[in-house]
Amino acid sequence: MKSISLIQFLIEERRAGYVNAELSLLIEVVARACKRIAVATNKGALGGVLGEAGTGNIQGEAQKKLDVISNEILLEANAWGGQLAACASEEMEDPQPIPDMYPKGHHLLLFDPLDGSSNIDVNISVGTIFSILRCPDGVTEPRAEHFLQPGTTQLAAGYVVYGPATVMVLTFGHGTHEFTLDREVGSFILSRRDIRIPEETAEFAINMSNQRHWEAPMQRYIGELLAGKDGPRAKDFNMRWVASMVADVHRIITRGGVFFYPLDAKIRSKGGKLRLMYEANPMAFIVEQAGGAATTGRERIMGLQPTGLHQRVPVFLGSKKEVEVATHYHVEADAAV
Ligand code: AFP
Repeated sequence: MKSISLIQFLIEERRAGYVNAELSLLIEVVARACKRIAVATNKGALGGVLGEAGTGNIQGEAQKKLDVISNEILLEANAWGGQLAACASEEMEDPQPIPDMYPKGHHLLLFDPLDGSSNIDVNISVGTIFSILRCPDGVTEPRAEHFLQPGTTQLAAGYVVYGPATVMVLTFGHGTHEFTLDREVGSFILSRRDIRIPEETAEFAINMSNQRHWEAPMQRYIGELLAGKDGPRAKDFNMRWVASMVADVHRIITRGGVFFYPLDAKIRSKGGKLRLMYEANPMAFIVEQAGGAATTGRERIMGLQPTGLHQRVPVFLGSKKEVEVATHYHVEADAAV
């Protein structure tokens, strides 16, 4: 089979009218930055990049050295290319403007530079997640409010998982596609086109240690899965939890399954654990484009009107039928109150 590089794929997408030249170039720049992050993560202890940076991000979470390095790589790579009006990151309170010395473009880039970073020191997969929006017309100095667009307006979304292989998964709203990094050649090569997530599954991912803090409909739903063949679902379910969203979502993209980070009593005041703008929305776009579903347990994630750059939301995503059952239990419980 003839291999198709990311660049060839982007040219095809341009010819099909799915992306314009600026967006296509922006994806190339992000991919190049992610190759550099892959090199840094692959070096491990030998690169002197493991451990704490000794700083906290704006969410009060301890930053790893690689969080800071990955953020800098993405900012630096994207500053001068001319495709962006501004960037926003998990690691920075406010959006980063494009320096005056560089030309500005029409896009806004949001990213979580290194998701799952608490897994780095134990050599478990981590990843980068990104979302691309159009900068509103007439806005030359984008502020946080200009990023607050619903997930349905995303022009592109993707993630890169730095695992045994470095893999990028990408959507422009015309299917979800996977590219594997050929390290010798230095190119991302198309490895799966038009990925489909099976509608049904017997595998779920959730942090079970939070069980006692969950809401009643979540307790009910997971309780039924755990009851297996003898329970109301009449089927045995398997459980997996990597605690790296990119790795958990990549498993679902590959063999199906459902991922949950529900609301619980510990995080209720924050609105959830995962961030809407650079985790939930891009993952929801990728999963929906692969035939899956993504909700907060109550409504479609991509339909939410964001209220803050670092807003958190509950996340239910993956195989459609299971997301529907878990969401139905929550909606039904709310209606009964
Ligand atoms: P870190 O980037 O701080 O490791 O958080 C990772 C994450 O946001 C997401 O990737 C995981 O699914 C989730 O947190 C794991 O959360 P728990 O530690 O509560 O299981």
